[in-house]
Amino acid sequence: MRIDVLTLFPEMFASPLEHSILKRAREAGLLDVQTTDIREFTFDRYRQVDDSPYGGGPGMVMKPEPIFRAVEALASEPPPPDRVILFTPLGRRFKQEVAGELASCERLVLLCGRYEGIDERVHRHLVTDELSIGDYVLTGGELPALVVIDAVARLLPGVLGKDESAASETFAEHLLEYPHYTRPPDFRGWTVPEVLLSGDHGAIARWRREESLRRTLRHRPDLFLQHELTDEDRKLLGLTPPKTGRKRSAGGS
Ligand code: 4HQ
Repeated sequence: MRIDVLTLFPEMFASPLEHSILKRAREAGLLDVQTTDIREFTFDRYRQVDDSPYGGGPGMVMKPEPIFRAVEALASEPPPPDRVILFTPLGRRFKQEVAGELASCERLVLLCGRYEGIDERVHRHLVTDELSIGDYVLTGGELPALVVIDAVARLLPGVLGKDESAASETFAEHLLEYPHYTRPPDFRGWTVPEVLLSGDHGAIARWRREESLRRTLRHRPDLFLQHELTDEDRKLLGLTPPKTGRKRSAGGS
């Protein structure tokens, strides 16, 4: 997958892309991230990327011309981008489901704004998708872009090893992870649950599943409601299976 990032601060992307899994994915040729400095697409003496807002008011607005030129220059190289994404608090909330959609794309353009905002004509006539990573105010779209790159990269085929990839299935079924433990079995008197030391793989799998279900119910009831309980899940939670076949009548019994 190729990802082009348009930003006024390309240096912000260096370190996150040079470590761990993102570094490995790039070295393996599975992910190609190119940063482009929007200022390179200014042609005036002062290389101006922002200007005061029409109608007055505080702060500055990003000018449309350098952004259009930059995106159009990138888009002229094949393959054409599947999406041109802008980060803004009014965008669709970035969730695992969205990461999955983006991971199936060949090429993405991520547009990172600064200042009070971007000229509305960029939103209306250049951008295909607006995304928000959450309800808080950031100083720019660079951190959201890195969040999206990270979440999408780990979904690309071959990026995670065999051992790592199993964990990615968890969110897909809307459950949180079970608790993890490693050596020592007793740390300052805090012991590892007996079942994990038992060697009984069936019992361990059931314990982990029940922990996942219970902690999702307790900490994220919104996610729990999205999860489709299996018969095994119902048994683990001590719920009676729903009657199959004939529907209950309005009169009961
Ligand atoms: N922004 N999720 C970029 C955000 C934001 C968010 C405010 C967008 C500042 C310049 N973007 N402007 N939250 O807070 O995506």
